[in-house]
Amino acid sequence: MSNPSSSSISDLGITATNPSILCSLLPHEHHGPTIPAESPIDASQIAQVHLASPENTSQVLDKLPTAFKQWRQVPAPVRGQLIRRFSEQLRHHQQALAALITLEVGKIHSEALGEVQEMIDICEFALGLSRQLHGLTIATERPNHRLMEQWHPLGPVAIITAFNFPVAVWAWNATLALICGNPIIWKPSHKAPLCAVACHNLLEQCIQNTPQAPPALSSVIIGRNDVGKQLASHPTCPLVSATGSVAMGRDVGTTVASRFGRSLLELGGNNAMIVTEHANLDLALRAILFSAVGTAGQRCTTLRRLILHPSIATSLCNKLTKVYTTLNIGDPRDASTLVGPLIDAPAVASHHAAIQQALAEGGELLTPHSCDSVYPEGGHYVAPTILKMPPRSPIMQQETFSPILYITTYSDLGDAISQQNDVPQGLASSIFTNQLQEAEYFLSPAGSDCGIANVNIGTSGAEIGGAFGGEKETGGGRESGSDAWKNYMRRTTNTINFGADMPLAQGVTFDT
Ligand code: UN1
Repeated sequence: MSNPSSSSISDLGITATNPSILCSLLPHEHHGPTIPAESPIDASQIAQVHLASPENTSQVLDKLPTAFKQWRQVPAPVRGQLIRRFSEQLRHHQQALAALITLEVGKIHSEALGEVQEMIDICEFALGLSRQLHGLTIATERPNHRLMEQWHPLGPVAIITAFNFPVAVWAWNATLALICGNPIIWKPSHKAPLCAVACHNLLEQCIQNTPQAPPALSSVIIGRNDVGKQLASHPTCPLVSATGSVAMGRDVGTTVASRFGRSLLELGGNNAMIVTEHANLDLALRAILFSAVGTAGQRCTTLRRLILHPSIATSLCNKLTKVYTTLNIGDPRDASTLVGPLIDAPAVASHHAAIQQALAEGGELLTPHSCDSVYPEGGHYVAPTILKMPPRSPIMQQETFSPILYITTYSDLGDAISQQNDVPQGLASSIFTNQLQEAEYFLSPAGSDCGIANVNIGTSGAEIGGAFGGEKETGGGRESGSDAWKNYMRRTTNTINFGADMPLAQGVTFDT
C-alpha cells in the first residue's frame, strides 16, 4: 500500500474544478437545481452541487431491488471482504478525507481524523460481524422437532445523515447494512455533499473490485428534505435510518410507519452531566471541556447541561470559566485551534438567540459574550459560552446546536437525576463521582433515562463497539455496535419436524 500521506483531496474525486458531483449513477440531463457548497471556515465557495430531481431519485431507487436480489445471495463473509477493502481505502485516504471534513464542515484536524478513524473502526467491527450473524437454537416443547431462528438480509436501506458527522454516521449504517446483505442509498446533509461523494467514490472503487457485488449496491443522492421524504415514503426501502432534527425524525418516522416500514432514528440530544461532591474535579473539568466545547458544540452527544452539587459548584465554575478564556477559536486548519466555526450563519443566529433567551429567563453569563480571537473573515465563529441558570429553565428544554453550557445546582442525587431526566430528549448522560452508591444509583432503573449513561467520562465521544442512540425524542434507535446489526436483517423463526408424528403446540388435539 502506498504512503497514506501521499493522498490529497483531489484523490477523492473532489476538486474545485470538478464541481459536477451528482451521484455517478445519475444521468446529468435530468438533474435538479444547483447550489453552492460553502466552507464554514470563511464562507468561500468550494463547489457547485447539482441537486437530484425526484426523477433522478426514482431512477436510483428502481435499481435497488435487482441489486438486493444479487447481494443477498453472496455469503456474508464474502460481503465482509468488500468492507475490508473499504477500510483499506479509508486508511490510505484518512488524511485527505479528514482535510475535506475540515474544509466542508469546519471540524478541527484531530476531530476530523477521529471521524475517519470511527469509520475504520466500524469497518473492522462489521468485518468481524460478517462471520457472526448468529441465530439461535431454542428448546422446543415437541419431540423430534427443532426450533431455531435465522437472520436474513432485509432489503435496500436508506440512510439520511446530518452535517455534523458527515461520514462516520453513514459508515455505521452502510457497513452493517452491506455485511447484512442489503444495498444502500444515502442522502447526506445538503450542507456536506462533498464528504459524501468522496466516501461514495472510495466505496464505489471497492465495489468494482468485488466481483460478486452488483453495480447499484451503493448510491448517493444529494438533495434537500424532498429527497428524504421520497426515500421515507418509497416502498423499496424496508429500513430508513435517519439522523438529524426531531422534526425531521417525526416526519420520517411517521411516513415510514404508515407503510409499515422500519425506521432507525437518531435525533436530538440534550445531554447532562451530574458532578457530585465525591467527584475528582480535575477529571471532571477535562471531560466537561471536551464534551461541551468539542466539535464547537455540534455533536448530538454534546454536553449541554451541567448539574452540580452546591459544595463544589463555585470552585468548578471558576476553573471552567478560566479554561474557557484560554480556548483557541478560529481556523480549524490551524494546529492550535480547539474550536472551529459553526456550520452556517443560521446556526450562529440560533446560538445568540438562545443566549438572549437564557438571560431573559434569569441566566447569568459566566463567560465573555465574545472573545478577542481573530477569525477568518466570513466564517461562522462563536465563543463557547457558560450560563448559570435557575433549575428547569425553559431554554434548557431545547437543544441549541452550538457550544452553550447551562449550569444548575441540585439538592440531593434524586433531584439531580430528576433534573437530568426532565427534558424531552434522552441520548447521553454522565455522572462524576467516586462513590459506588451514587454511580450505581445513576446506572439503575431509577437513574438516568438515557440510551448512554457514563460514569467518570463525558457525554460525547462514544466508541463504536456499544449500541448508540437514545430514548424519548432522541428516537429510540440503536446504531453502530453491540447487536445493532439486527436492525438491518429480518428474523425468521423456523420449526422443523423430523419425526413421524404431528404433535400440536400447547397440547392441542385436532384429529379426525
Ligand atoms: C452524532 O453527533 O450524531 O459519541 C454522533 C460521539 C460520536 C458520535 C456522535 N462517536 O460523540
